[in-house]
Amino acid sequence: MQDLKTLSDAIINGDFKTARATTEQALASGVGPVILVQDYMVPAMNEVGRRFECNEYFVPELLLAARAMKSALELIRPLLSATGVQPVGRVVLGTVKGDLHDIGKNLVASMLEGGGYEIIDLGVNVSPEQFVSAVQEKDVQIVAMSALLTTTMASMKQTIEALEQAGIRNRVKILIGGAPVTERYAREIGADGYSESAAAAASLAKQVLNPIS
Ligand code: B12
Repeated sequence: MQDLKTLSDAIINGDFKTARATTEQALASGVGPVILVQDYMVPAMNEVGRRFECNEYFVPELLLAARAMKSALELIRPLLSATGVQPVGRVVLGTVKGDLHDIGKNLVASMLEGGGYEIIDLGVNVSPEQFVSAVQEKDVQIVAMSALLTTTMASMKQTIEALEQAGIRNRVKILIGGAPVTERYAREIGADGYSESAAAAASLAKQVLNPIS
């Protein structure tokens, strides 16, 4: 089997063909999808972020890396999602207003689907009003928000305030995540849960819905 460093390198170098081919081979030879994501793909994106931070990479390189990550994830997502299971809860999910990063959000969606949750994905750049309407219109138990920019984290707080103003805050549990988000910030803005990884999202959802079990 190929060295899986090839997968990390392909993402870092924005080579989507190699990223996809290596993922295909790794899955065919029995490597678990979660291992591929956690041990190779997410660290590769972190390295891309590091290079961007020290001006070795610029937005075009970020876009190429994101395309490589997404093309590999296309193969992995269906494997993370359960099929034919009765939903254990409904989650409305989105990347908050002003923020276009969706790779982490999409992974969270897959992991929650894998945990048996039905996902209503509002996409990116989702305003507090859109979250409020979704909760008013659908029977959802969880609102999950993702933010990757320090400047857009504030929109999580604004969304919680908008839910409070609409009188529906207590109808749902609120989960937040994304690279700059912390447990402390979650507590500060009154969210019900935070996790630093998508892998923990399903158990976190279960925990906030059934705190004693
Ligand atoms: C790829 C990328 C982009 C791509 C996004 C493509 C896409 N479709 O998503 C593009 C090129 C569009 C982009 C644009 C920008 N980006 Co950018 N980007 C990144 C990069 C390199 C990787 C992000 C990523 O996909 N990571 C991989 C995923 C899997 O990780 P994740 O998103 O963190 O998600 C995980 C967890 O956080 C968690 N999680 C995420 N959401 C949720 C939600 C819940 C409920 C839970 C429980 C868990 C959870 O689970 C996930 C899996 O474990 C990061 C660097 C980094 N290390 O984060 C910079 C980064 C986020 N970007 C940054 C910047 C500055 C920008 C731009 C402003 C650049 C510019 N000058 O234009 C723009 C902003 C555009 C906008 N309005 O959103 C900065 C942010 C700095 C800051 N402090 O705010 C970073 C940190 C880079 C850096 N080191 O400087 N970017």
